Amino acid sequence: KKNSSESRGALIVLEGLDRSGKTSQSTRLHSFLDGLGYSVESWRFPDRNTGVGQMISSYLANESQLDDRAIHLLFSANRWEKRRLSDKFAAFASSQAERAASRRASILQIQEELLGFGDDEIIGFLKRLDSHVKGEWAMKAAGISLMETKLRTGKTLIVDRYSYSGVAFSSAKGLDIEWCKAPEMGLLAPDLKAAERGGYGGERYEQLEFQRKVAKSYQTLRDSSWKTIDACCPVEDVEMQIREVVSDCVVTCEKGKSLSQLWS
Ligand code: NYM
Repeated sequence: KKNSSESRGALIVLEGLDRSGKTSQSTRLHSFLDGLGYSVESWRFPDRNTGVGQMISSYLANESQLDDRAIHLLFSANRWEKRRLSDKFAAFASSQAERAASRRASILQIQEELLGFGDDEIIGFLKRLDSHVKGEWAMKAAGISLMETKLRTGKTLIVDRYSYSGVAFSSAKGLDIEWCKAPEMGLLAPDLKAAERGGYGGERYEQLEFQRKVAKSYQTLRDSSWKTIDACCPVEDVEMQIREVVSDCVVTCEKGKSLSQLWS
C-alpha cells in the first residue's frame, strides 16, 4: 500500500525486430528525458559484458553452436544476473535493515555509515529510509534487485530488449511459448512496452523469413498495454511517437505506481 504512493523512476522497454532502430531511439530517448531533468540510465539485453553475455555474443556471431533451449536459458540468465546487487551491499543492507527494524540504530546513523560505500545511488536509496522509519521497508530493501533499487531511487531505465525478445525469438524457432516464458517469471514487469514495427538486418537471426516468425510471436505476446510505434517513418517521427508515450508513463510513475512482476 505504501509503495503505491511512492514516487519512482519508470521501467521502459523497447522491443522490435532486428534493425528496427531501437538502439538509436533509446539514445534519443535518453537525451530527451535527461533534458527534462529526469535521472536516466540505459540498459540493453543481451548485456554482452558479463560471462553469460560473452557466450551469447559468440553464439550470435555464429562462433559457437548451442541447443535452442540452452541459448534461451542463457538469454534469461543474462537478465537474472543483472538483478544482483554486489555481495558487499547486499550483506550491508540486510544487517542495517535488521538494526533499523529493531530500532538499534537510527536511520541517520545508518546513512552515516553508508558513506563509506561511495556509490551515490546506493546512498540515495538508503537515504530514503528516513521516510520509512518503521524499518519494514528497510527489511524489504535487503532483498531487492538492482533494477528495483534503481527505480525506487528515482532512476528511469530505458531497456533495449527484454523478456519479450527472449520469448519472441525462441518461440519463433518452434519452442513452446509457455516453456519460453517460464524462466522469465519474477523479473520486473515494465511500466511501458513499446514495440517498433519494421526493419531487419547480418547476425544469426537476421533472415527475413525468421523475422516474420518473430513478428508473429511478438503479436501473440502483445496486449492492450503495449504501445506500437511505426518504425518505418522518418527517425524524427518515430522519436516523437516514443516521446509521447514515454512522457505519460514517467509522470504516472513519478506520482507513484506499484511495481509488478512478469507475466502480469
Ligand atoms: N535476442 C535478444 C534473443 O533471441 N533473446 C533475448 O532474450 C534477447 C534479449 O539477440 N537478434 C536476440 C535478438 C537479436 C539478438 O540483440 C541480439 P541485439 O539487440 O542486436 O544486441
